[in-house]
Amino acid sequence: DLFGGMLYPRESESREIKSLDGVWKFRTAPVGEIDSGFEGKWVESGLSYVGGAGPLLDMPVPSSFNDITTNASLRDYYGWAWYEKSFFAPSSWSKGLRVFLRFGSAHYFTKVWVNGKAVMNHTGGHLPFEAEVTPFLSFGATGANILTVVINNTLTPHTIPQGSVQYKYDPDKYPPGYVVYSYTFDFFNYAGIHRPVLLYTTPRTYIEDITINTTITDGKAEVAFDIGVNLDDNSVQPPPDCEVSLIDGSTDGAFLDEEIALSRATGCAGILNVPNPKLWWPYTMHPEPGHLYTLKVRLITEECCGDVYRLPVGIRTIYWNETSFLINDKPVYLRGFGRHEDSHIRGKGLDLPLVTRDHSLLRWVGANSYRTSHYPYAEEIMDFADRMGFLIVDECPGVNLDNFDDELLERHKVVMSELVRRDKNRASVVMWSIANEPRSQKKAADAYFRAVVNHTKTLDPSRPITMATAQSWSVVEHVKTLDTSRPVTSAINKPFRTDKAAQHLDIIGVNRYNSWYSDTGHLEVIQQAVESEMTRWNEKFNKPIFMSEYGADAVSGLHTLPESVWTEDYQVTLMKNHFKAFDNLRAKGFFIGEMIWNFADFATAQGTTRVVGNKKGVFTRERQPKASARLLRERYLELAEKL
Ligand code: BDP
Repeated sequence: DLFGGMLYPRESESREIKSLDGVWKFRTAPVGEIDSGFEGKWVESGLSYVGGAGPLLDMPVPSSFNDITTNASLRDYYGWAWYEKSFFAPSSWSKGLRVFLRFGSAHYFTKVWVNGKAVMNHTGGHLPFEAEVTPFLSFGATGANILTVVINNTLTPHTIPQGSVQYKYDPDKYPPGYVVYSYTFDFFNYAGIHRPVLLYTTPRTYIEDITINTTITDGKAEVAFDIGVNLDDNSVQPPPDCEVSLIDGSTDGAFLDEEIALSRATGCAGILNVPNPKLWWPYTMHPEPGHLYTLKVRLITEECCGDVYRLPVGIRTIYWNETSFLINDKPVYLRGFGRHEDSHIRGKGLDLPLVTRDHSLLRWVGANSYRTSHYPYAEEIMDFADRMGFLIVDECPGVNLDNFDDELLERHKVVMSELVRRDKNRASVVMWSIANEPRSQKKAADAYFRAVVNHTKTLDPSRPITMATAQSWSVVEHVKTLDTSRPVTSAINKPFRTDKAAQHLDIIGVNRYNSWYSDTGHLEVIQQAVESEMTRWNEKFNKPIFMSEYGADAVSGLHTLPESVWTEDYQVTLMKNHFKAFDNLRAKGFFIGEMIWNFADFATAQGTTRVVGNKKGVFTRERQPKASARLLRERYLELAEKL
């Protein structure tokens, strides 16, 4: 069970926010330094403790640490990395308030101390964590506070995602104790404090969680709400009631006047009626996509200042059946991308200019959706999606999972709980993706993914569950139905292994690299291969199918005629041939979308199949268009007109 609702910190008349972002002190631990005993040294003496560690560096927060310096050993560093920051807590915070310390995310394992006292641990990147730190703080003139953070980016078979440490024993080649850290997923394992670090205050009795659900019947909307209140332990007052109102417009800009509330209620759980709702529509399905309301919650206390929290709310419905996926009862065709949080220098650190540029490009190209491949994206990114009307397939960090055991399953469930807790109220989130390309041909994948799906359904029955699979239906089975008289040879069996996870999903995403990883250079096979494979998926499982990845690497500026692999020309023709298949599939009624891999070029581990990273972007890593971006724009805008 998770504590609290992890509501995104929003300032209000009862809540104050102080950012701790900036340039922090940073130092890697001495090689081989292990978990035991380091707290004394590092926390008590601060980062001035040397003990053979790396140099004391300036490190921006938020950012990945890997690409900040010119040092290859920091780029490729694995182990404990220390951060330190001092700050003042205003004396006005010393009475009657709670102060929380919140990290938007840090990768992978994190421990946090305030003034030498351990305040929290968190496992896993890409999701927020927080703790109340009121008792640990020095307020006002009593002095500055020291915040010490250590993170460890080592991935193991029981982290999500997984990685491994390989011990290299060959004495002819390696020095004694030589180890290599590796992982199979195809993006750089950036590490650091990746998202904002904040202090925020609440009254002692505060709004800890809000859950909303919107329904629409006969043109009238109902917004059901359920509010969790955390009480002041020392208070003798009765638990407060909640005053809830719905105001048209989002919390952006000037705060909205509650005089204009459309609907009000008293009580911490209930329903608000909205007679003529402006619905939340995806981009291009309405002249005003992404319409938001504000749910204002106020605790009614006997003292002056009950806690106030304003939650952006989009009114929309989600429905799916065996063939379609519908928003507000209208079938939707996804035109989108797989993406990454990735950029020069900052790695996976949140960068608002980049995020804003990305969403401006998404609009320019006519997309209506993206998958948060292969991990939850920053809440600031999700805010863009809510406001602009992008449909989000919200993916957990379960990328390339292998070796399914109980320990991994428990971790996976916690990750899903944290993800749903964070994103449950977002209008943009329309599907949960529980994994990307797991080794789901394995026997253990059946029970494993059934358990992950069941767990996610108990957290949120309102959204469909999907996954991006790269396994397939069994060709053997299919060939047998065509001809029962002859045995099927293993040659046919080989390239396709039977997936054991898709049966548990509501909607199936398929990743397939025709004419890239298979039939390399043979652009002519694409149309038939895509049409028949997607059709078989649907025939076998009777569920809506979308192509969650397809694509080709293209080094920007590289051209050949006729087209050959790695050129912009090849990427363009590969896409055109996929479009022919997609149009025919769309006509069959079960094919609900296409998401090209990838929005932009991105960093990966070094390897012989990558040219300074993965080049499957239709935009470069600098966010400039390749020829493919202009082609995609033509198609997506045409689809937007038609559908
Ligand atoms: C798929 C993965 C994705 C990779 C892509 C590729 O889902 O993360 O980047 O292939 O190889 O298998 O480009």
